[in-house]
Amino acid sequence: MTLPRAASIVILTGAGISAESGLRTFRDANGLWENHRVEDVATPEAFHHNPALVHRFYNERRRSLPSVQPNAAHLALARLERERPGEVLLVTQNVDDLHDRAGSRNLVHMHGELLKGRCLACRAVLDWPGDMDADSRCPACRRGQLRPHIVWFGEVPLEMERIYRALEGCALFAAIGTSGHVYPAAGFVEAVGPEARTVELNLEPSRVADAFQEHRSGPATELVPAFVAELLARR
Ligand code: BJW
Repeated sequence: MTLPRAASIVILTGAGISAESGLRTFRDANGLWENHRVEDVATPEAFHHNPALVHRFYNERRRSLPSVQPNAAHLALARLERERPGEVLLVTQNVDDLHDRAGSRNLVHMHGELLKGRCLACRAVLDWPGDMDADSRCPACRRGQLRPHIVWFGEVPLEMERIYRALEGCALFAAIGTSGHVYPAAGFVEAVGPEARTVELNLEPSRVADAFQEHRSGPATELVPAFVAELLARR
């Protein structure tokens, strides 16, 4: 794939990129939604009605993070950002910290971060590596209750202006390991400019696969390092 030297790139990632690190996806067999109903754990209403259940769901996932490691796909995307002269914006729907640990810095966590909490009173966003429960209090204002810093259904994802600006100006948009079920991320491929190239990398075609010009099929740890090597070879 040939791109102008300083052309900018936007990459969208989903749960599939972390699957080979050992984190479960949402909608695949044995996915997170197989044991939990979305509306019981991933909506503001669920948190209001049963905060203990929602905290338990996110505490379990937060506890699993230290034992998993970034894989070859996360590392390749960090290398792309480091070595390409043009801007590489990585937009992830994932709430794990594997892109951060791989070294990506121009990174938007559009659905929030497992290792952060948000104060319901003063709205401060805080690092929160341990368990959270209804008694957890905000260290900034010392009175507010905390919730996971996660974007639930019906809430507006983070940094949308920055993302759409980058999509409009990019020369290449690639979506990796995401099923195309959840908006607005599933619609990003339609938000790029008319000249932009669009590529989907996934084990199987996503729900919005028809909107992409090119498809690469296979596991992320194989596809992504090869894709990055191609982009870096033809600078
Ligand atoms: C591999 C692999 C390997 C496996 N290698 N690949 C338009 C139409 C219809 C509905 C809506 C709409 N706009 C908004 C909505 C409502 C709603 C929505 O989309 N509903 C649909 C379900 C119908 N969206 C919202 O409510 C969003 N907010 C919103 O729209 O606000 C309005 C607004 C937007 C913009 C501007 C202004 C206003 C918020 C969505 C929040 C999503 N939250 C969740 C849960 C919280 C985080 C958490 O608990 O972790 O985020 S839902 C869940 O799905 C999670 C994920 O980030 C997200 C996407 O899932 P993902 O990553 O695609 O995972 P899977 O499991 O679905 O797919 C895995 C893929 O990997 C598969 O394709 C596999 O093939 C592949 N794979 N192994 C390569 N080794």
